[in-house]
Amino acid sequence: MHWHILGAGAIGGLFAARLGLAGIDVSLLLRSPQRREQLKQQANRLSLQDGDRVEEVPVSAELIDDQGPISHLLVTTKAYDSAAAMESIASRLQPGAQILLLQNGYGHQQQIAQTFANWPLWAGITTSGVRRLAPFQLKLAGEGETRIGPLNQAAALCGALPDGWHRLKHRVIATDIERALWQKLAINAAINPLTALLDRPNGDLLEAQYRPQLTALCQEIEAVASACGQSLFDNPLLDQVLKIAEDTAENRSSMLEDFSAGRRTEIDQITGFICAEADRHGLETPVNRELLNAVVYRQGRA
Ligand code: KPL
Repeated sequence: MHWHILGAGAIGGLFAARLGLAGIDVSLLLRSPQRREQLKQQANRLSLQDGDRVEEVPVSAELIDDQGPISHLLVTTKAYDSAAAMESIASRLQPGAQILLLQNGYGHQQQIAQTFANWPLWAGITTSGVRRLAPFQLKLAGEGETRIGPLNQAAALCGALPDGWHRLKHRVIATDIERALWQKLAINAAINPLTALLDRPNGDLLEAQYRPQLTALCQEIEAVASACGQSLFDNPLLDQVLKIAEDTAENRSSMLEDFSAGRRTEIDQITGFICAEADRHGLETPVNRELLNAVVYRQGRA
């Protein structure tokens, strides 16, 4: 078994390290020879800092344009990039290759499921928080948990988890993926735009000054989920959001990291999706709409 990882950012690196630590061969699919050179300079090792402990995990690297076959593919690109990134390596996928999409946002998974209907396809979500300290050097900011479930029949026939994932040492739970994707979407819609606009780590959302906005935001998201026939959590979304903010207190959300690095954010696949579903169901979501507009404006796309 050999997993290739498409999207070697913070989450891709974290799971490359976790798979490697479970004794599974891993190759990062890199976009440029420069990136491969950076990895070489680190003796082809990913460094993962967890508190005082630092794990050095050997990984190999290939360029996306290389031609070798791929039997197991983990996709951790940004949501808006995933369809194009998948197309770019499609010719390398072996028949029956297992594909796992582990990304924020909602909607792109179903699009990929249509295009890659002949391959076993799983989707997953993770609440693990991780920061990139330098190229291929990561710092864990919250252990979190990872939930995975089959997106199509071909995957369901292979098993609840793709090959090797039951061997990972951190929590990987087989799940009803549709509900899990909505749950993660709801958490990201509550935490990511606010932390990005405030330029504050997740834990700062626990401060009383943000409670009214966070409460209203969560209520809107719950109303949209319910209109779409989704029940989110057994307790209120706000409680879950506060728990994740506490568990990943030091973490800067992925949207804040994107902002800081001048990258495009996943706002369209997160808050944009919530607002579009609200419109479809005739619901008002003023707090989400305001955050969407503010993030889009800050991205320079308004
Ligand atoms: O998924 C995340 C993200 O930053 O995108 C959370 C869970 C909010 C952790 O930061």
